[in-house]
Amino acid sequence: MAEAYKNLIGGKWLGSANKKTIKSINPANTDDIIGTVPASTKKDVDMAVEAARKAYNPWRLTPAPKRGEIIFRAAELLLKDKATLGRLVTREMGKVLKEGLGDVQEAIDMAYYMAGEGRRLLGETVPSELTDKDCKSVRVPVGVFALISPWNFPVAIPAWKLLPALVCGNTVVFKPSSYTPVCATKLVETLARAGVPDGVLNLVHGTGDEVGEYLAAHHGIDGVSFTGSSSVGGRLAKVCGALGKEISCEMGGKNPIIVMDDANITLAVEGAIWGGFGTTGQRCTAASRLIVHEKVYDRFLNMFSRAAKRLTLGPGLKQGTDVGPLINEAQMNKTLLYIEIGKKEGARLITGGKRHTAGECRKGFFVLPTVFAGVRPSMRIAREEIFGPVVSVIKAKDLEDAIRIANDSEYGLSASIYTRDVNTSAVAERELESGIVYINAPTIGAEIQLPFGGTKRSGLGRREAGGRGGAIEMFSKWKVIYRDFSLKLQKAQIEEE
Ligand code: UN1
Repeated sequence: MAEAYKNLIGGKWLGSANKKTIKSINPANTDDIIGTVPASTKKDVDMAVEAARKAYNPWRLTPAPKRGEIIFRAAELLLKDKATLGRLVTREMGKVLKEGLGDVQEAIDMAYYMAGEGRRLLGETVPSELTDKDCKSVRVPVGVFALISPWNFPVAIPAWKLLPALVCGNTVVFKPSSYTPVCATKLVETLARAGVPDGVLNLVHGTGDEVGEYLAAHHGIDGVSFTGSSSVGGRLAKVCGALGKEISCEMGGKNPIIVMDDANITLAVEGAIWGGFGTTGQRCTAASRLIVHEKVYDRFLNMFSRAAKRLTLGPGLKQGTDVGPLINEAQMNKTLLYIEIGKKEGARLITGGKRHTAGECRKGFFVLPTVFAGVRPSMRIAREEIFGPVVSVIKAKDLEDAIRIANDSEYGLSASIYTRDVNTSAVAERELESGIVYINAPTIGAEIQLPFGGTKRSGLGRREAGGRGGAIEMFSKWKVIYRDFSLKLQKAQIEEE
């Protein structure tokens, strides 16, 4: 019997109001059921929001360093459980074990970082234009947050949202993806064990349609942080904007790597393989477009496709696997559909291009690493996010042409250039329209101590993660305080007669 996991509402682990459940399935082997979680209803959401509202005042008034200490304990617990949790990430989401462990490491990094924020949460003190008066700005929490997270980073992305939200003094209702609910439950259990008080962190399982959108629009919710598709994000932003809620969305990408004629080609190939096929292409930062200078195009394509062919497909828990399965049948079918679209559009299929069902892959959602060459920027495979192991190689005439192709996208999350020329890299750094630019590294692998997010359809509202302009901005608001101790009425901007 698969273990039955629960919602956490007001400190109690509960089933859903209608007793229905959702199964979490290993995408590498559909016989392996990881557990079940409640298929929650609107009533469960109502209860969770109420619990979060009730817990808000005491949590808001808990000194921030104390909130940070709880997060620090969570970091220590996550570090202790890293091996177990990393394996669970791989089993539930499919990414190879090294990446499963990396997923947990990203959460650990974020936990240590945000624990420190408890003693920082900096504001400003500035002089007043009047005598015996002081001015300062302080950060205050937003209120109750709805946190809606995806399946591709089942521990890291929830941690990006939960930890800064909590350290800033918000209470939360967390709705993780229904494809990776057990990882989310384990993270919540860890935070509860670390000392997050009852009601401060509530967990409600279920699908976006049933509970996610209802939660985001709930009158008891003050702010929403969402990571997922651009279509859902766009819809949530409209609804939440109209209701006057804070909203931040991290969404899709069509991230380019530019390979210049002076690049170290071996390094660029290695980077493009990791950026394109790491996590089976299921990162919003995945490198799905390789824009290659015409002088090195043939050489690069040849080396890149040979490297792609050498990748070993298989279950992520098996040693030696480079590329795991897609998360579910729908994602697999979407990937296969785009492969057909690419062929019909006249792109040249160099390798891959089909489902893989041999040996240990027979019970999972595997698609071979796929390379299309001769891709024109106008083709759908060069424009639309596939979220699978499909990479389009596009030829460019020069730097200007490459940057124009890179920017000709409705997305703008991450972009990269391989060059050995400092001037070329400076121009690319300035001109690439994306939230993140890498030089001589692929488009994936952002570190947590800097803001994470994109422009155009990739991001909306505040950025995630650390650094100035990161998640602390999302999860707090400014309050400005003027204190007059002159004991007389002083008027700013007004000249005395
Ligand atoms: C995502 O793809 O949804 O920068 C997040 C990276 C990771 C996070 C990716 N640190 O690739």
